[in-house]
Amino acid sequence: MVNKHVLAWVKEMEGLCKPDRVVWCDGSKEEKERLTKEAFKTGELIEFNQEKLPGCVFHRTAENDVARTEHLTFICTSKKEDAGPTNNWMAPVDAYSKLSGIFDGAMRGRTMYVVPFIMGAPGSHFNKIGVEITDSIYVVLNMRIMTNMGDVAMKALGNTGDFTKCLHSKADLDINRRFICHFPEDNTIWSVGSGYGGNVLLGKKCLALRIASYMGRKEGWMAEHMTLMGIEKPDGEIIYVAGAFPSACGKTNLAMLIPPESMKGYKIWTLGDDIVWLRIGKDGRMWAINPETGFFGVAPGTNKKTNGNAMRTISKNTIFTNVLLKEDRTVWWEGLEDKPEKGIDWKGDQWNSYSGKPGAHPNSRFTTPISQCPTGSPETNNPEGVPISAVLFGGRRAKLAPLVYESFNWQHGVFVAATMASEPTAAISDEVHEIRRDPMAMLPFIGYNAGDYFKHWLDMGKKLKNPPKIFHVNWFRTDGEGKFMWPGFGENLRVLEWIIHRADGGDRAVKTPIGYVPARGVLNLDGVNVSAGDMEKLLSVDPKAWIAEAESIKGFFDKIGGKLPKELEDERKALVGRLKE
Ligand code: GTP
Ligand code: SPV
Ligand code: MN
Repeated sequence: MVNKHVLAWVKEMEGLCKPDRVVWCDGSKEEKERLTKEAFKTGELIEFNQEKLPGCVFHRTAENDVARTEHLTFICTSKKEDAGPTNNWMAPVDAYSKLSGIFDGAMRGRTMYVVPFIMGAPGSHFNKIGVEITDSIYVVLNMRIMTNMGDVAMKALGNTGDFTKCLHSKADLDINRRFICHFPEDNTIWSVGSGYGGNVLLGKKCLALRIASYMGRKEGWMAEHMTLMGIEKPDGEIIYVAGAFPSACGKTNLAMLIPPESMKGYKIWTLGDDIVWLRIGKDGRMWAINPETGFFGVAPGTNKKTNGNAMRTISKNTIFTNVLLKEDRTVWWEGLEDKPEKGIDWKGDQWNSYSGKPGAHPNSRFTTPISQCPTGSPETNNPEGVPISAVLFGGRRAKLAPLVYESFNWQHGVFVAATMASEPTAAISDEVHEIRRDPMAMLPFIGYNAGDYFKHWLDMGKKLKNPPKIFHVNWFRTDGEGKFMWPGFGENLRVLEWIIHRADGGDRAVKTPIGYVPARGVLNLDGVNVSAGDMEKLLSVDPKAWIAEAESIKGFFDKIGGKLPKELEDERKALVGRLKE
């Protein structure tokens, strides 16, 4: 028997979108095979060489629809102030009325799929349930990898009406009629006019970050844009670490890190690469789960050397989006080994290696199950999650920010996180070229007023008896020639080793005005190719440049306005004071 709340809502949306037929998805293997075949027929999906890439398929999005469109993303609360200064806002009545006009009849001639899904492990009391209505098979098949989808979700929902209503239609993929609207007061998401991941896999950024962050504030937990990993030390102890980096800044790579030769006793356990839900445990520590079951990862730059684990994970049952199709019907992107001479590029045009054009879109992606990851943690499905010892924040900063520094305490850590900044990447399609403040790597994902969000972070700290330590990292410092000074990837474990040593109360640090940095000589640099001069630069703090940074932070705080917690401005002033000493 179908849940009457879901049924009533689906009927209503059917009346609006007017599809030819409605299909309720059960999440079965047969369903996956049937939908895949159907999508091959229409060209929505292309089949890869099944001997070389079993179970893998290929999808091209529209050319104007290759990344999240933040300028078309809205938080629709009754009061504008509740969306705050960092979000686009529309009044709910206006948004419903505007989008209804676009949804009206948008599914004529199409099938409407009803996709129930759970964010979180089945049976966990941390779960949130959603139902996504969509006219895209690509969305259904992605949701099947990224969430616990189908009958399992309907069962978890039971007879209640406690689910997020997620409505999606590609409509005509017209960017002028594209909107991603969140109605946190109604537990509802409406997305229209796009077929790109973050805009349309509504369990992901829309539910598990924007709506969930809003719920988390009310219910006393947090939804964050974080990677989640366990670091097993040579003595066998596993330390869990979460890391917030903006889009395309290294979360997937960190979660799947392979220890360098000289650090053989270490092992990394992967739990998640994009979203973490954090709660306070009975023990006063912070506990984390990854609500997703798959990775929607950046393809370019991924190869056997940078991320061998990802390469193994995506060798089967993977959906590739906007990559290059090789002549043998396998896949290629910039940065992958074995560059082909020719192929068909992400737009569907003939491509050759001399053309100077990218073969894959810079934001091309793979969708792949966590269960296939060779370093997948046995704790991934633990409904209680894992206890967090350290939280990392970091972006792409060619200058200024050292390789790593540790905050003095929780409040200072929240200041460090709230003021982090990063250079633009291909994951956003807006025309941003400058470095931007991206608080907690959540700028595009905070579902309410950013000032209240900072306050929530401060309040959570007060409730934690044993808060995790907060660190800032930067793998992306460049030298005068624009080359990365730090080798990154697997070598980042050298920094993590210091971090978990510090989280465990160890010394080996020196105090600077911005926080603690590793004492000279304590980072394990065995077998790593960084000059002494570069290492010195990577760990140094330039007071003059930091005073300018503190000035720029002032400008950002002014934008946050009246809801900025006083503690953060206090921290800013204290930083300036220490810098001037
Ligand atoms: P989203 O999925 O967009 O949220 O991104 P993400 O944070 O998971 O980013 P990801 O790990 O996919 O990295 C994006 C890009 O950064 C890829 O091209 C990587 O090759 C590159 N990258 C990751 N880690 C490092 C690093 O330590 N150093 C350098 N130089 N590049 C890195
Ligand atoms: C990001 O942009 O941060 C992503 C990809 O993780 S998307 O799901 O498209 O938002
Ligand atoms: Mn992300």
